[in-house]
Amino acid sequence: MTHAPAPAPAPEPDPALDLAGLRDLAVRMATEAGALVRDGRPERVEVAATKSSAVDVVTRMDAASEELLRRILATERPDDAVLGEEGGSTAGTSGLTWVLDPIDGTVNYLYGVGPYAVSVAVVTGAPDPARWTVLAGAVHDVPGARTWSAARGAGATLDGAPLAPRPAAELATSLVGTGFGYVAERRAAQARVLAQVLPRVRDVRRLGSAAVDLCLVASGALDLYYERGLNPWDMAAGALVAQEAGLVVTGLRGASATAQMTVAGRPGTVEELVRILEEADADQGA
Ligand code: LIP
Repeated sequence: MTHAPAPAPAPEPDPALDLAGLRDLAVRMATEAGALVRDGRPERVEVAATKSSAVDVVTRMDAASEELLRRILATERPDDAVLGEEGGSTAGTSGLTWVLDPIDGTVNYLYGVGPYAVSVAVVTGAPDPARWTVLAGAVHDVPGARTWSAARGAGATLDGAPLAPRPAAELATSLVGTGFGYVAERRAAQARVLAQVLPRVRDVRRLGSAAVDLCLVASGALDLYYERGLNPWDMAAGALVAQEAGLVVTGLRGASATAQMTVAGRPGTVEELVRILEEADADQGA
C-alpha cells in the first residue's frame, strides 16, 4: 500500500481574525443549542427521518438545534458560510465556514443514553478536513453538562480550565475509543479491524459521539481514538480540541484525518495504533 501524498499545507488564518472571539461565539452557540436539546427532549423521542440506513436516524431536535445555531450565525456572522449536518451548505463571502453538528450522537439522544453533544467549529479554506484550517470550536456534552473549546494556537479547555499535556500510556494499557458506521457492510469491515486492535490494548469503548470521543482523548479519559467514516461536522471541533491539547490527529499512511480514517492520541503511542490500522487496511474497503 503506497503512502498518501503529503497533505497540502492548510491555509494560515488571517492574523486580523479574533480567534478568541470566534471560540467564545462557538461556546455560546453550542451551550445555547445544548440547552434546547436538554430542555426540549420529550419523554419518548421519535425518529423523524432516516438517512444512509434504517438506523441512521434524524429527530426533530436535530433540525431544531441546527435552526437555532443558524439563527445565531445569521445575526452574529451573516457573511460566513455554513455547513450543517441537517441543513447542508449555505454560501458566504467572508472566507469562513461554520461546521455544525446539531446533535452528535443522535442514536444516544434517541435512547436517552449519553453522551450526545452539540459541536460547532469555524474553518478557513474548503469545508473539507483534508484542506481546511480549523480556527476555533466548541463541543458541549449535553447529559454531561460540560464544554470543551479551543482556538487555534491558544490551547484547549474543559469548562474553561486548560487541558495540560499528559504522558502517553503504553498501547497494551491504553483505553481506546472507536465508532461504527450505519451500513452493515461497513460495520462488518470495522468489526474485522476491531479484532486486530482489541487484543493489543487495555479495552475499547464505543461511546457513540465522535466529537466527545475526540475531546475525551484531549482530557485523558481515553488514551486513543480511531474511527472510519466520520463526517466533517463530527470531527471539526473535537479534532481542534485534541490538537490544541497536544495530541496527534491524523489519518493513515501520512494522510490527514478525514472520513477515510481519523486517529487521535498522544505522541509515542498513537504511532503504534496507526501501524496496526495500516496493517489491517482499516482505511480501505467498505
Ligand atoms: C455519530 C458519530 C459517531 C459514529 C456514529 C455517528 P451522528 O454521529 O459521532 O462517532 O460512530 O456512527 O456517525 O450521526 O450521531 O451525528
